[in-house]
Amino acid sequence: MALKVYIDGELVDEENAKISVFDRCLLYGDGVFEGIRAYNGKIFKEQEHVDRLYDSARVCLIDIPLTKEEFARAMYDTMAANNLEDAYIRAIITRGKGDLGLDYRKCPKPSVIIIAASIELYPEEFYQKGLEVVTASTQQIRSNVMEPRIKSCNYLKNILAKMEAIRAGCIEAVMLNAKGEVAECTGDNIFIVKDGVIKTPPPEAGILLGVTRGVVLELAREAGMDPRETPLTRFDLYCADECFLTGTAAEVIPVINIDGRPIGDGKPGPITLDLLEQFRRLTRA
Ligand code: PXG
Repeated sequence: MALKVYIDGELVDEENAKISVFDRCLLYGDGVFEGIRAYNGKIFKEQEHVDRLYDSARVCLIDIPLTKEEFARAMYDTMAANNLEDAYIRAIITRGKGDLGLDYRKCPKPSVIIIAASIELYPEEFYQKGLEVVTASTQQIRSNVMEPRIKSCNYLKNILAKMEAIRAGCIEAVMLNAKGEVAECTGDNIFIVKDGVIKTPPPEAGILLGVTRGVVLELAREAGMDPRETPLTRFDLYCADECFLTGTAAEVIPVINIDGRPIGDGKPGPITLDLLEQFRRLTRA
């Protein structure tokens, strides 16, 4: 059955889900997006994702023509139209159709696109065995040039870093910031555990403030741990006892090797596995 896609208030068949070649998102990557999961018919961390989407749009002076409540309803409608209980939802707001110039005022109407599809899960073996990752030479952009908290449709640097990962036989790569500190991965945030302490780069390292990152920090706090948001270098990664990544698609995934250095004893660590289990319990509850 053809997927039904939400475009500007209508649910249309996938083959009719089209946007203009004059759409700014195509011409300039001038748009913002979200990747969201639904588990058992419920959108996970709906408020956090919707808030982040609206904040991204606000900074870009894109006026989303729906209230947050209407937007959430549109996501549920799109899921229902596709008979989905568990879904990966991609929401895209483009600045809309304009002329070929940069003047954003010539785009009177932003477009709202919502795609709800079956989630393509990472193979379970990655969760059991853990991932090997590499550091990419492609850096995270400086936040005073391009604010990484805006989830914009400009993902080329992440794709270039992902190419480096794939060419090295991995599926994720670590990106450093201009100071050489660890920032994040191409589509995931990164954590380490050292001497029982959970650490992750702070917002100032130039990262997307991942929703999953926030959930994991919260789970760790609830478990009585005191997770730290602190600058990390590659030295810290290589000498960590454990490492894991967090993201909407990946959830919590162990890392066992970085740039050829085994992490800890080269197996997923106990704190990582515990957080993974807690995350699954929370989402599958
Ligand atoms: N950092 C970056 C750069 C991201 O794009 C995350 C961290 C994790 O954030 P959440 O809120 O999901 O915990 C992301 C996630 C994919 C994919 O297919 C992932 C993302 C964007 C596009 C595709 O894995 N973003």
